[in-house]
Amino acid sequence: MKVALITGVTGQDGAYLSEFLLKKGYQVHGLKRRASMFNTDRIDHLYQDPHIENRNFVLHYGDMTDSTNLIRLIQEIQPDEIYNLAAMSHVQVSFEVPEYTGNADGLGTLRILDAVRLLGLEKKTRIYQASTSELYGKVQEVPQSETTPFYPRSPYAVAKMYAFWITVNYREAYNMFACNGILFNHESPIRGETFVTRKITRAAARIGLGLQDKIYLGNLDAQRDWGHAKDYVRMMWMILQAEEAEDWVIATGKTTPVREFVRMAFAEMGIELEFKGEGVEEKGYIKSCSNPDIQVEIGKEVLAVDPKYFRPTEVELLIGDATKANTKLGWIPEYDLQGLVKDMMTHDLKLMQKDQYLKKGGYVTYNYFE
Ligand code: NDP
Ligand code: GDR
Repeated sequence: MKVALITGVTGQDGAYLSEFLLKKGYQVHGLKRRASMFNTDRIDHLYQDPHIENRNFVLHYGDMTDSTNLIRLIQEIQPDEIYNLAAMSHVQVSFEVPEYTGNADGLGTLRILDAVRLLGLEKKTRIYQASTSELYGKVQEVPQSETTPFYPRSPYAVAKMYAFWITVNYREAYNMFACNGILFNHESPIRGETFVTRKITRAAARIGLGLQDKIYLGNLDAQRDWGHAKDYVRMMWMILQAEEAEDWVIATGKTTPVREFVRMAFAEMGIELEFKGEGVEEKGYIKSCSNPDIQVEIGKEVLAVDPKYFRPTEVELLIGDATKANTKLGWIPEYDLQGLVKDMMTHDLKLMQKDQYLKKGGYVTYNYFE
């Protein structure tokens, strides 16, 4: 039985990857942070009672800023594969907590690599590092591939740049099987609620059901290459099964502005939007609704721009070239953008219908959106 350690097991990718590896017959160990409330919603369906012997899904407390914890866990677990997914992963928030981001995302990666070396596991343990298209930052060339130069534009991206190069360095210096997956944006129904796609699908569902009036967004012109997280975690595993340790771009090769994602999300409910105005004055209105089950007011303003969501430095355009992954590893994504939006909207409509039902019953429902 192969043994894997996943840092960031409670996150979007950690949850999908755990599910994927368990299906492959792995024993999966996950690193989770202590929180004042349970933070395991995404992996609750995988949870196994700690009193059961021979579990194949085991959670451990830990933190990327705590070297001794990481060394002890890796020594105990003796993993064949480590997937380093833990990170302060929100680009805008990284401008507010830059030092912590550097510590967890940058030095955290060094701590994992060095623990493996210190424990003499260089030959046994393969390491996947969650690198990112944010490394490309300010546009140098499109589409972006493994050979495109980096120009990071946030404390998050700079921390991830350190993580990228320390992974390459440990591979070259100590002959470790350590690889970067340079993943472009990937989303899903369990995407964090403050990333733009999930913020949009949740708000669209709430607006369609009369639970919310309006959504406020930042830069509607930013363009992203959005894929489905399920397709991307499969590739993380493939990267560690490859014959050689290398770095890989994972992307769909198509890019879409934020505004278009909004349009597609509302269209899933049969609502057509129209956008008027420019820059901070831009607004979105309901133009028509073809869905008899949805009661919305035609002409209502449902979207406005709030500059508080603008970033001090922005990444305007990402579009990835995954030719290497397609040809050398045979990776082909199953979802296109339409399929992704549908999956997210179906989920969030159901979720918000539950909220609607609870609200009618007089219960307080989750009402927090950023
Ligand atoms: P999430 O934000 O959903 O999950 C991040 C995970 O890291 C959570 O489990 C979080 O724990 C954990 N974490 C954060 N800080 C620490 C810490 N100091 N110690 C231990 N654990 C910590 O991210 P995703 O699943 O979307 O992304 C996974 C990885 O891939 C991240 O490294 C991200 O930067 C990177 N990435 C993501 C892309 C995407 O589009 N999703 C694209 C490219 C790269 P908690 O639940 O307690 O907050
Ligand atoms: P990103 O994702 O920064 O690309 O990082 P996010 O969804 O936060 O932003 C995408 C683009 O949308 C614009 N935007 C907004 N973003 C947010 N969050 N909220 C808004 O209201 C809003 N309005 C417009 C942003 O300015 C940006 O241009 C994600 C994370 O998962 C990283 O961890 C990962 O490395 C990269 O994707 C690849």
